[in-house]
Amino acid sequence: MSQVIGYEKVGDIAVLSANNPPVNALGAEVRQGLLAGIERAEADGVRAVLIYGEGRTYFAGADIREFGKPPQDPWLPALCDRIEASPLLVVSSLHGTALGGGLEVALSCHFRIAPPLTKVGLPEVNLGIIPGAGGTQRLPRVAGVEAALDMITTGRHVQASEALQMGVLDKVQDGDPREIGLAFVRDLLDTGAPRRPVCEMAKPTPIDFDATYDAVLKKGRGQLSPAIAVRAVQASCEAHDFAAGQARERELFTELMASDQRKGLIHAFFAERAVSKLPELQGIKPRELHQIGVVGGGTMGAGIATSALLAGLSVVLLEMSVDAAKAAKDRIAANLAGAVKRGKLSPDAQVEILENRITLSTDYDALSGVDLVIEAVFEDMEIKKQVFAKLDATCKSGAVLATNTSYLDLNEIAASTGRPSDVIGLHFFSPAHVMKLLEIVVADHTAPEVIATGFALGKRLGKVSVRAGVCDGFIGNRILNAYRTCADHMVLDGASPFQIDAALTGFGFAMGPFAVSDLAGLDIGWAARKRKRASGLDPRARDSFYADKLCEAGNFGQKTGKGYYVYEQGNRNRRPNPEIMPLIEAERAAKGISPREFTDEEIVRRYMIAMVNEAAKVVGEGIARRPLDVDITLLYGYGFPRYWGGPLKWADLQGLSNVLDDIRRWSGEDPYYWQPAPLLEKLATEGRCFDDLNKAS
Ligand code: 3H9
Repeated sequence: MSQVIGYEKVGDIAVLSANNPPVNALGAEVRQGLLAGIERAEADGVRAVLIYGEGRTYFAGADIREFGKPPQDPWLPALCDRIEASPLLVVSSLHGTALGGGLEVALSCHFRIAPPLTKVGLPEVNLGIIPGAGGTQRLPRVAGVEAALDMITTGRHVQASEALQMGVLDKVQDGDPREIGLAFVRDLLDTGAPRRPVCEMAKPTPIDFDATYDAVLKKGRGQLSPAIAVRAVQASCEAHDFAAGQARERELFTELMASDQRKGLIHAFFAERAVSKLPELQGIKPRELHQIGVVGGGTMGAGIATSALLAGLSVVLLEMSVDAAKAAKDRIAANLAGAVKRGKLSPDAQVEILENRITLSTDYDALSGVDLVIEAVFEDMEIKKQVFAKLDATCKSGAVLATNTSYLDLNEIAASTGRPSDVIGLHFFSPAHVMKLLEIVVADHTAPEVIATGFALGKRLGKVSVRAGVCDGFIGNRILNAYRTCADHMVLDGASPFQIDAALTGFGFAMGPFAVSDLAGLDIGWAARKRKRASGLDPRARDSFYADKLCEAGNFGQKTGKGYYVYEQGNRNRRPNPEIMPLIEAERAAKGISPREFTDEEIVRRYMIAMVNEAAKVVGEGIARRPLDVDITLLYGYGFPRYWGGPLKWADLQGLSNVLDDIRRWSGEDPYYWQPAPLLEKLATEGRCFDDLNKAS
């Protein structure tokens, strides 16, 4: 008797019910149970089999935790073939999310029914693989090549109504999956519906697969699985028969299963689920949140307020003057209009928010009733301290006092209040209503329930929240500073900003570091450099001044139309600014540097290793609790290519001793900059990797 697949005879129908929480993943035991259930039904004198899932969903896919381990029989493709070949009428009743191998099991059944809220999809490409249990062969036969390619190459979840139109579902009906399934099977038996194996359907009509492959490859910015999926679907049209198409699917699936991209993407999948699970918060109840306050309604404050409003919260927004408050509301209104345009908000809800859920004020007393307040004023310690002193005097007892600072010392801010245990950092990324990352910065005296409240708010806002400790720049900006410096060093030594940007987009970054600076505004980096120089740079640190010259001439990047690039019609039509190279060459000459050639490969390796080394320091010092916290920060806040899994997963894939060897070699040129992180040295010497630390946490 299977523990995870129930068997029951209801008249002349055998009912197989999956019970493998939380998502009925198709692990070995489930596959064995399904096979045994089909065999038993065939020997049991029934006419049909109904398969459905108990709990929140039908099968949500193969069990991802089995990937990379020795396979166990029955293999999912063989099980699907066996279900399809059964002489009985086999029907699946889907609900929840029928994804990946789950949809493949459903497609191997002869009919499919589901309630309206069901979603189906083949999201394997997001895990760096392709559907490997016949999905690339059966879906095009059922839905046609174009619809199948859309689903498989994007991995998107398709609503039941659309799946019905595509032919993926035969019936959509409200109700309990078991009950609607049984009624459907009875109908099919009563009307004498014949078995309908998809493998016996006609081959689908081909399209121009080469053109589609090229387009999908380009769109994927280096991610291989969606493009490879095109080749697998191509086989559904071109292979000699169904079995030959399946063999081609298997070949491509196996290739991808062994790839680094698969490892990176699976790491990202589990890391993003582990990131908010902190042992220190087990059993800690967050404080209740109904109304939040935001101090400062500039781009950041307005973005934070928008994010809270979109999540159903009410917001009190404090500004210095009535005019500034009005401008802040206009910014929020523009953000909301964008959300309506993107289909994230209905026009009615937009009106409701603007009329009822925003309170504007210039008086701190308006914040006396809020449950949590986020300060988003100018990045200056003295100003922040003044704001926190006022919040301390006004906010009710138990209110969480948060700052959106991206660099400043949270302990110092907390110490300026009489309630440091209520103070926390909530570092949003701009635009705050769009970017998914939220760094939750924990100071020395922050209370556990305040941390839990930060994570609860993050979840409510739909953010990916990462716990960070206090240091200059926390996790993300501290690491950014280190690798951005590496890019500046390479420019001094002979690479151009344009070559560096191109090499890094070639690696998979959405943008290179110089294009990012143009987007953020060159004045921001300029101000940071001035601050650092004023506080005294280490004499061993290399500094560069050419970017200051751009700023001195009033060129701050995209917002002024000129920076590293010249922008004529927005970002799309940018071209290198011809004034840059002469500035760089003059600085090299003044410093007596003879420029040398860099290959794109060397650029990527130095940049990545600079990132990894600083990330290892961040983990070693406890600023990030686990390597996966760094990986998620870079993936969600800094455009890091997801298919590498994050910088520390990338380092694991390179081999840590190779990474360390490079740092030691480069420290010969610049011993101050290239100082190996003690944690990296330790792991490399012990033959371990960063992921060992994730697993141990
Ligand atoms: C595949 O099918 C390959 C085949 O084509 C070929 C094979 C030969 N396996 O996300 P949640 C865990 S590839 C193992 O927080 P939600 C998850 O880690 C697969 N575990 O819930 C978490 O564990 P924990 C194709 C899985 O409601 C818990 O379940 N399928 C799997 O926000 C709850 O998950 C996919 O890619 C799995 N397949 O979202 C679907 N799925 O509690 C991947 C989930 O310990 N899954 N877990 O942290 C999802 O997209 C979402 O989990 C889902 C639910 C939408 C189902």
